[in-house]
Amino acid sequence: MFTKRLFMTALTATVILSACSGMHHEMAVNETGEKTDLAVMNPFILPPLPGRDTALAGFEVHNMGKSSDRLIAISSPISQRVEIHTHLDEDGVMKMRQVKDGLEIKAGETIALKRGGDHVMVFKTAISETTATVPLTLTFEKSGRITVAATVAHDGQAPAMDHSKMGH
Ligand SMILES: [Cu+2]
Repeated sequence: MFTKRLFMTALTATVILSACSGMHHEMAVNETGEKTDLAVMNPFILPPLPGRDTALAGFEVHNMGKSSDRLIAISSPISQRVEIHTHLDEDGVMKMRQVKDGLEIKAGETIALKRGGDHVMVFKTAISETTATVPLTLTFEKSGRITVAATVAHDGQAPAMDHSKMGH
């Protein structure tokens, strides 16, 4: 009986995980030590291209809660100016614009900040070749501030876009 119950518990856990697209999810803890309903996954940062000083960062946020939340700001000790950007089609030309009112994450949904879509711009910065991770602090309307370690994609192989062609 005990064994069977353990098995059922394990089974339930598996089902929950696969419901979240099979990725590893760990609910993030915010700066006041509260466990949130959010998981922040695959945080990365692309160092500036040679001769430039703007980095691009991204991550996914999964909302396991029953109500929506909103990503309203991002900060990092490596820059005074970090912005959330989106792409807009203006008369057939794709342009980047800052998102000023944040990004909503509905209950049960995942948002992705990455190349070619919504993304994070880190201005006037530099990342040394020996730096493995960079702290990013994500501020959410309900969940508060969550800090993650973004992996520095020194090989440029993160889900990246070419900034030199994006007007930065
Ligand atoms: Cu941008």
